[in-house]
Amino acid sequence: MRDKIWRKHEFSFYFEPNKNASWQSAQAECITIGGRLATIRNQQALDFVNSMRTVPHANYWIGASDLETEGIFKYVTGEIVAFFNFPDTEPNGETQENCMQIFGIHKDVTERDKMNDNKCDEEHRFICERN
Ligand SMILES: [Ca+2]
Ligand SMILES: [Ca+2]
Repeated sequence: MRDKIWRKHEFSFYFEPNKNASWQSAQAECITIGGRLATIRNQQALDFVNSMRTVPHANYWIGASDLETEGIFKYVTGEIVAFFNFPDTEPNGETQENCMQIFGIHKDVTERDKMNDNKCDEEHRFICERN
């Protein structure tokens, strides 16, 4: 089996498991390999994560949700999300969509590679991060 390749960006390392999972299962999977779902604190980090995605047409979970308080996105680390790159049409899920992901390139150019709130139970690709 090939070793896990964690890719460095700034002070973090990112890794893409080769699977789809619900948001909660994705976070659990990241924890078992010593990380957590990815945090994205600026456009450079978003660009980096987008550049490493191996399934361009898939949406990718990242480690933010508004499960605790509707409309207030927090990272799995507990910190409040301060950098957003939602298209004009998102977030649109209110209490039905509480987990954050990045749209794949199947979406229109105004939406692809940007953030989306989606149903946490849906299974999608995901990116883990560790320090
Ligand atoms: Ca929500
Ligand atoms: Ca949405």
